[in-house]
Amino acid sequence: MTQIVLVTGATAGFGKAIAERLVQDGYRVIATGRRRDRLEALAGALGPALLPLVLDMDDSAALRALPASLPDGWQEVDILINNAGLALGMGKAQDSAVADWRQMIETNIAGLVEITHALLPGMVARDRGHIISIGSTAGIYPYLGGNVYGGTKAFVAQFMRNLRCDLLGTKVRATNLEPGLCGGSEFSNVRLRDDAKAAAVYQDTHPIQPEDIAETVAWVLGLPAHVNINRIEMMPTCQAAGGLAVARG
Ligand code: NDP
Ligand code: 8X3
Repeated sequence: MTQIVLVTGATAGFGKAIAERLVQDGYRVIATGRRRDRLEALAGALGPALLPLVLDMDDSAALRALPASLPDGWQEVDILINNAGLALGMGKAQDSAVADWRQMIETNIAGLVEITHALLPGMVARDRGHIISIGSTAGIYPYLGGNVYGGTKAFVAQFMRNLRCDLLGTKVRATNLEPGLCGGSEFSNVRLRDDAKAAAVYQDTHPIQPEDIAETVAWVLGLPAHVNINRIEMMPTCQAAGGLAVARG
């Protein structure tokens, strides 16, 4: 039976690459995001195996109504890819806008847990399923300006670990994928609100690409049903942790 995957944030970056890869691999994919034109373009390119669905991760009512609102033949979602998310700002906590903090918490935490809450009972009842969340190395390693963004990804990491406990005894799998520096997406454009500054983030580097993330997701999903990858931390070869900082004087 062809498995149904729901990918959040499929209008750009990782989510788009994951949707493309999984359709190519024979899955049926529900591609979600706010930008309808991008979703329709994806559907035009990938054909009937892709269902475009406008869904705002900040719309709690839409997330709660999601399972029942899916069209016939698309309601039994086997796999949820919790990818939609964002960082806003790189300033120190004391210089940050609280509205940016609230937005990150709303999308990266509240939206992620609400869609998981909406789709998980069906997976448990059918005793099959897989939830993959896109966390970040920012949830593990602190850095200057990472404040609330890193905090949201630390939440995701612990939420996914805790899901494993609750799902023990079922055949539903849960995985947190934690990438470091990645290019080829709109992440830094959104975060820095400045395309030139966003381009400078990747200057003279060879970052992970959306296709690398899609390849990893495809591998995790393709493992035998008795194997659960709990977490994967991945960085480009050109990145490593920078050590602790000391203020002198
Ligand atoms: P992009 O900015 O390219 O893509 C983000 C996606 O999230 C878009 O499709 C966007 O769709 C969607 N999205 C954002 N807010 C909402 C919302 N309120 N409702 C619905 N969809 C939303 O970024 P990436 O592909 O790089 O990022 C994907 C995930 O990977 C994020 O969770 C990010 O935190 C994480 N990540 C990114 C890294 C990187 O360096 N790029 C590294 C580690 C993790 P739309 O605007 O159409 O709604
Ligand atoms: C994105 C990676 O290092 O910009 O999650 O926070 S980082």
